[in-house]
Order: sequence, then structure tokens, then C-alpha cells
Amino acid sequence: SSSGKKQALISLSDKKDLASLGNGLQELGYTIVSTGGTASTLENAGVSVTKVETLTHFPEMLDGRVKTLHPNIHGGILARRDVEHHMEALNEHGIGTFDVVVVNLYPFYSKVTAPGGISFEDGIENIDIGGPAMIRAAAKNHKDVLIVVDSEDYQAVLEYLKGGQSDQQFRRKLAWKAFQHVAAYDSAVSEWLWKQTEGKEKFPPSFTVPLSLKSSLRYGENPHQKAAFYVDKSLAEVNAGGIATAIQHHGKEMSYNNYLDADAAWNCVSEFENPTCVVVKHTNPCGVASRDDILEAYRLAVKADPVSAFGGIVAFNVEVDEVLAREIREFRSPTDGETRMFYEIVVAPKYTAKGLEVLKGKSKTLRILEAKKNDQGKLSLRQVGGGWLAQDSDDITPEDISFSSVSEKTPTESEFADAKFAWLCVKHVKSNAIVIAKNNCMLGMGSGQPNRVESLRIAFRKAGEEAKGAALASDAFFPFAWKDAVEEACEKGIGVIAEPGGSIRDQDAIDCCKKYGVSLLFTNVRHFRH
Ligand code: 93A
Repeated sequence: SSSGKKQALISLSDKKDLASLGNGLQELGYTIVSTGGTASTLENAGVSVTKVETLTHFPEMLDGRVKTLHPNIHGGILARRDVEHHMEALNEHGIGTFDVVVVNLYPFYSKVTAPGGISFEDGIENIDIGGPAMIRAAAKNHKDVLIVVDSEDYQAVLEYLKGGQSDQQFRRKLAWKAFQHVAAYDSAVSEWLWKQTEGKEKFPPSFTVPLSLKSSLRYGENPHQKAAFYVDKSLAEVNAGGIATAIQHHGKEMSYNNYLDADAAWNCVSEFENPTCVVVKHTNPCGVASRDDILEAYRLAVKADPVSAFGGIVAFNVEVDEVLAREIREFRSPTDGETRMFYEIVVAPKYTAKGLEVLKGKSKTLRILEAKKNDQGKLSLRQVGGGWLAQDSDDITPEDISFSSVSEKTPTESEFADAKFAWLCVKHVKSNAIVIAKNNCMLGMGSGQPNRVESLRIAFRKAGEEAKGAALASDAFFPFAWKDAVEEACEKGIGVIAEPGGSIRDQDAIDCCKKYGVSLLFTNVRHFRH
């Protein structure tokens, strides 16, 4: 500064850890300059502060729209310390330099996504202008000005200021973070404005996904592929849930494939109302069971395909208590009745303290995740060469569908319930998908085959004798190969078939079901999952 004393400029909406930062800077001999609310918080914590008004000789005006937008502030941030006429200009106008700038922005995203919403005018007022200006200025001049936007960095910054302060890498990392902060902010503002043009459900959305790097992963799908994990910052801000925000209580570091599989398992199990267990292998559910008794649901889900379940991901939509944890720990593979089952991950919404302790004892590596239901991630994105595909996530449930009975035999109440259960399962299986289910339990599934008949044969092979009288769901209609598929299902004794319908060969499928006395339900909705 002009007085030779080091100056820090602090202007924060989120005042977390502000007191300790202020005290730390004061101890290091910094003069602290702040905006209104920030200054009050600091003063209350016993830190002496200079108000920005003292430097700008202007009051905070226009309801706070203009507080820090002034040459006495921005000159002190932007001046190049190594350019003589820059420093002369500061001297001439009595402007002091800033060595540290700490800013976070008006909480725009959480304000506009708050339950109950917020008026258009309030949205506009929550667009921060002065804050980003200071952040960008300081980040541009990071060589001489430390820019801090994240309270997680306060401690490291204080340490850095105590030390030599010459590490440019540290400064560049902070500047990188600063521009990320502003970019994510501006994309949230622009997305919100886009929605204001035609209403909330506007599609396609205008977006730049505000991604922030969560962690580097050891490798990708295979060990020779580099990989990293990013979280959607805007969703994290409103704590939207989903696998990205899950808490890991125990176990080996999550891998790329772990995230994919855990996501599939969590999304699937989250859809069920009753206590449910889902076992996933390679992103496909290979066991699903709902029971009032979650222990029984767990056993059934594993038994559906014990070979696939080995090394799989087990997901629950209810709390894991001690009794369930013991069962998970001790349960022996139905294949040989001897080997204890091995899993990569257990994911659940909650654990009792004892349940967690018992589960931790299963193995050192078992990843134990506590996840929240994701109720805001409505957009699904996939990359193709040179571009991205965006779509609404598939959130239709059997409750949204009217199953119309099209063959002579109307299904019994339990057959209808089985069909609904199979339908909810098939939605989570990769196409071509066939699921056979009975009594709230998946008995067999076929997935990912380029030929629907082949998926059907696989599903029947897994279901075995139990397929008799069960429900079969197909994620899309039976095309020309109806004779193979529908007739095969009827011959094997299936009780009810649920499929979208809409094939030009629908009548053949109906006739076939009539001939065998099988119920056929058309959903008019399909669930491709490529
Ligand atoms: O309304 S603004 O865009 N105009 C400004 O000049 C300005 N200067 C700082 N918003 C401005 N700020 C923001 O005020 C900061 O980004 C920070 O989020 C907030 C801190 O205000 P207070 O210290 O009064 O709580």
C-alpha cells in the first residue's frame, strides 16, 4: 500500500470461517478493507477493519449495487508492481495496493432454486457484479495479488503468507479456482435467464455445466486409461444428492467403474417404495427384491443370480442396522453354501452406528457409501465424438403408466403387481432388456443383447422353473421375431407379459397370448437404455 503496510480486501456473502481468517491476517500485520456486512462480522470478532467507503470516498450506493466498483479499489488490485508508471499513477492518486483479495459471491444459485422460488426482480438483484469484478481483477494480477474464493483455502493461504510467498504455482492454482468460481456463477445466471424466457420446463436447456474437479481417479475403465471425477457444482450447492455427493465411510478409494455401478444401483433402488435390495454388476441390476423384511429382500436379491452378485454392488433404500449388516457380512454364496459373498460396494441412505461398525468388519476394501436421493439431476448428458447428447432423465414410473390389457385373459391382481415390478426393473436394465419377476422379486434378466429373443432366452435360463406363472417385461415391443419371443415365453409358462406395444405385428402377439391363455399388457411407454 502507499503507507507500506500490507492490505487485504475482504468481501464475503458466505462468512464461514471469516473471523479466523480476519484474525490470522491481522496477526500477520495486514490492514483489512471490507464491505458493510463483512466489516460488521469482522468487528464483532474483534478484528479492526477499514470500510471501503473510507477508500472510495463514496457511500455504498444504489442499494449496494455500487460498493467496490471504484478506481481506488480496482487500481489497487490491478496495478502492475513491476511497471514504473503504474506505481507512479497509484502514488499520484493516493491509491494503496492490495496483496490479498478474498471474495465469494451473492448466493445466486441457491436463491433461485430455493423451495418456493423467488421473484424475477429478486433474482436480478442477486446477480453479483462488483464481486466478480474484484475476483477477475485479482486473478488476472495473481502474480502479486493472492485471490481467495474458497474458505477451504484460508489455512493454506495464511501459511503461505507466513512463509516466502514466492511460489507462483500456488498463486496460479488460486487464480484457476477463481476463474472457475466466476465461470460457474455466470453459467448459472445465464441458465436462469434462459428459463425466464419461456418458463421452467424449457427444453433444450442453455448450459455450460459448472463442473468442478472432485478427484483424480487411479485409472478409467481399464488401467491404461487416465481418469478423473467431476461434480456438478450447481447441484452440489443445493445438495441435490446422487452418487457424486455420497459420503464414503470406509473402504478402498472409489474407482471409475465403481462410480458407474454405484450410480446404477443407487438410481434403481431409489425408485422403490417398499424396503428393497438391488444388486448390480457392470451397471445392470442382476438381483432385485422388495420385502417388508429387508433381510429377506437381501437374500432374495443375491439368490436371483449369485454368480453375478459375487463382486457386485449392493444397494438398499432403507437404513442398514446391525442385524442387516451381520447378514451382509456373513451371508454365504448360494452357489456352494460355503464361500462368504464378496462385494465391491454397499450403498444405503443411512447406517446405524453399530451397523456401520459391523459392516466395516467385513473387509478392509469394502466401500461403504451413504447416499441421498437425487431429486434435481433431471438432465442426462452423454458424449459422442465431437459433441454431447442431452435428454431429460427417464423418470416415468409404473404409477405414471396405464397398463392396458389386450389379450382375452385379464391378469389377476398379483400378476398385475408382478408386471409392474418387472416393469420398474426393466427400466434399469440395458437394452435389449427382458426381466422376469414374481412376488416382488426379480427372477431373471437378459440385457445388452442386440437381439431381443436372445435377452429373453437368457432371462428364462436364469429364472428356470420359477418362471412359470411369473411376469415378463420387455423394454421395447416385440418386432418381427414375435413368433420366437412371445411364443417362447408362452411355451415356457409365463403368466403375464408387459411390453410397450406399437409393432405392426402387435396382432400376432395378441393372438399368440390368446392361444396360450396368457395376459398381455401394453404400456405405450418404452424404456430403452443404450
Ligand atoms: O452489488 S454488487 O454487485 N456491487 C458491488 O460493488 C459489490 N462489491 C462487493 N456486489 C458487490 N459485492 C458483493 O457483496 C461481494 O461479492 C460479496 O458477495 C458481498 C459482500 O457484501 P457484505 O460485505 O455487505 O456482506
